[in-house]
Amino acid sequence: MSRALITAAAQLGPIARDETRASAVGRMIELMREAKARGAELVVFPELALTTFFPRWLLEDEAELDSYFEREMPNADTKPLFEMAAELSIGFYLGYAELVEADGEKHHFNTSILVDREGKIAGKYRKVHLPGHTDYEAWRPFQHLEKRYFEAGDLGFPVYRALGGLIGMCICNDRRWPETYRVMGLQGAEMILLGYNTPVHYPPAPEHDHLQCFHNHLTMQAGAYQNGSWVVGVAKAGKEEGCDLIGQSCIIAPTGEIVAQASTLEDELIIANCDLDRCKELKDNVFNFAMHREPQHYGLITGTKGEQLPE
Ligand code: ING
Repeated sequence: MSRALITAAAQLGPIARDETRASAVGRMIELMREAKARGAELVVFPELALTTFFPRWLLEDEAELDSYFEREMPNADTKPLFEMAAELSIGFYLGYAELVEADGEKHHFNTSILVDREGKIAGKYRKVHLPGHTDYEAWRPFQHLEKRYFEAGDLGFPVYRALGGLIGMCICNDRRWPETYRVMGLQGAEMILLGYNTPVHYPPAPEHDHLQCFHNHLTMQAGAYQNGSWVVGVAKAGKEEGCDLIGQSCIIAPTGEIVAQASTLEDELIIANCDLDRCKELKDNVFNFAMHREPQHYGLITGTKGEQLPE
């Protein structure tokens, strides 16, 4: 018995600061067409896939900052992507900066959506784990101001019934936190989709720069294996406005094995036949949660934010 979901990861190379959304969407449509031609039913794009990674700069002008956000989805710029998806009958994950106005207040989220094969939004996620810092830090060669520009996500980690399976989403830094995968694993996630923009250089710990690709795969492979889920991780890659971003987009099986991996730092499509029934090999056995977990001993995980050292 197999429940194949042919899935493509559509890695993007750099998006320039002055590149239009139409240009980025055009690149994604090309990748979506290639995905369809190669049999894909789902294509996954990176985090913040419509613009350059703007949290690398201090943007003090509110209008300029808000120009990187989408006030509605779909909108004039992204409608062609939704229409192509419906025409080709292919679902997609898209990361973008979301601006919502509620009770007279503006809210900014680092968001992803899951769109089904009819071009309808089937799910939404807002990035929970925001890395970086809130204020300008002059010592850094580039900023990482996600804590300044975004609010932490307020939707939790939902898992959706879509594309014939149980599909969850997260975004970039979320992939480093085991809680992300486990909350979705406890909802039966069979495939977790995520995009990332990850600089090679991590200013607070430059001694780890050479480990960025290792940590990238380590965290996603562990998350996949420990929850018996497919994981699709998709980079915005390459030298973007002078900042080197890692690539190595990949598709990871529930066993933790990488079954497809990008080998460039540009727009590149990789694809794999993801049998969702293979999740049972883990979920029914070594990670049979109902049989093996002992949550009565896990209280610290939700009971505290920071560590609680022994006396
Ligand atoms: N980027 C990075 C990420 O978590 C980072 C930030 C880089 C954190 C390297 C730690 C080490 O992949 C985003 N956008 O979260």
